[in-house]
Amino acid sequence: MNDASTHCPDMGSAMNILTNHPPTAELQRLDAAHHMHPFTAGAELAKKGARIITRADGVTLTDSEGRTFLDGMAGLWCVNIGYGRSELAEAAARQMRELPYYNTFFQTSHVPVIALSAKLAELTPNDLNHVFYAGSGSEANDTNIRLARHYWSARGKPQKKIIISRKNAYHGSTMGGASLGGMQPMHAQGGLPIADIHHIDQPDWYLEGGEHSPEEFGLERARQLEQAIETLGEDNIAAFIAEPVQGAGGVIVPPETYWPELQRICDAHEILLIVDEVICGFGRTGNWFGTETFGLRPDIITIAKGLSSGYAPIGGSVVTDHVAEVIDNGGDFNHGYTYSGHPVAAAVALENLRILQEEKIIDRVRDDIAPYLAEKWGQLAEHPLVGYSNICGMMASLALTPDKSARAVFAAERGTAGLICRGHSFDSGLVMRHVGDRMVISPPLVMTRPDVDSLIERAGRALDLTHRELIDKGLMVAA
Ligand code: PXG
Repeated sequence: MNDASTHCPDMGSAMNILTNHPPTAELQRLDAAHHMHPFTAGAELAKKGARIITRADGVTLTDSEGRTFLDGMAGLWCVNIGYGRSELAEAAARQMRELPYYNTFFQTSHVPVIALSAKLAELTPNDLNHVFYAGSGSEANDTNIRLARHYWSARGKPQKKIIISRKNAYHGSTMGGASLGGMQPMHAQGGLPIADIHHIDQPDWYLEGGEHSPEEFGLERARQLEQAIETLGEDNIAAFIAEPVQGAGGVIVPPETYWPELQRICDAHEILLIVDEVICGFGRTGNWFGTETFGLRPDIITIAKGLSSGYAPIGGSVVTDHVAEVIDNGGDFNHGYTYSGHPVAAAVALENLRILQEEKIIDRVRDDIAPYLAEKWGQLAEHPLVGYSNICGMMASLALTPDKSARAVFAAERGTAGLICRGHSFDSGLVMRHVGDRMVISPPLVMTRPDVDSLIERAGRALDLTHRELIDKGLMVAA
């Protein structure tokens, strides 16, 4: 389109606008005119103007007005090693000069993808030794649908197609990923889920546990898988998929009884277990993979995000020796992406893994910084506005409540209190996300103890301000 009024005067040179960008208002105008944001009501954002992040270092973001924020979300659950690691920039530049792109389709390969695959085989648990690459977690989960169904076809059981997932799970935004996910507002747009995806209930004890103890509730929710297998028929089921800890669902750490029972059910039945490690992988839970934290034996894991610490888009499916053998002997697997195993993304991921490993970042999470965060985060649960806190490694949530004694939810529309708290959090210099009326964090793994202190102090201030605003607006009312 040629409407000159919406064009930036410096658009002639891409470098110009990046290195010497126009003032915030002009950037916001261009953003509103030409950029469609994910999970956003565009017209509302256009009125307010987007917050424009211009740079970041360590655990701190800077916006176009020079304000700084402690990044309590590691970008979008992904910048595990923190911002500003020039080694990754150098790895990308080196690889761009050497071989910026080549595909892995027609019996070709390249050095970065080979090196990364061997490294992942070493780092992932058990015999998860074979990687199929994607550009993102969503794409990788689409791959998983096709892998799981093709696996059973190759074993002579093409009718085993159904994949069981959970309500309030998040597995991505592609048609396949969003179908696996159990987010009702996503399903409502575009006729999802696709065929042969079935959802059981989630293990959210705080909101759904009723009078059950967490232990009873965990067993009850896990056993829904067994009931679904009985109802749908084992001969029709390809796989069960779940995150070790639901991230985007609100950092829901399941009761201790939940995963052992699910693993028992998967072992007792002929179905594949797909563990979505997109958030939990690469140190988030205090081990390399959530699979280790919860003692799981998956057939396939999904990886993305922390694989490159978000410095380059890359995801993948890692499968066991057995699954790979069946797929490899099943003829052509008619699936792949232009950017499967992209050399620059692979080189960046490899460098990220080197840093995580050599700097013992995950050991430090497990032995020092996650326990420290847990201690401090637990103190926030004392706040009058907080009904419950959840934490696993470096991911945590607080459930806001109008009545601490009763696990009560607000009478106001779900998410009202959460949104207010997110605003106060930003204003207090902390990026904290809200999922409904839960506040969640997932900070960079490289946080220091003073960073944690600062996060807690700012989160506490946001809670105080939110509490005051909710009282003033008459919103401290239980449903
Ligand atoms: N699986 C899980 C468990 C995820 O958290 C995906 C798959 C999809 O990955 P990609 O790379 O395609 O986005 C995710 C992504 C949020 C939020 O608001 C969470 C995600 C993505 C965007 C927003 O919490 N997780």
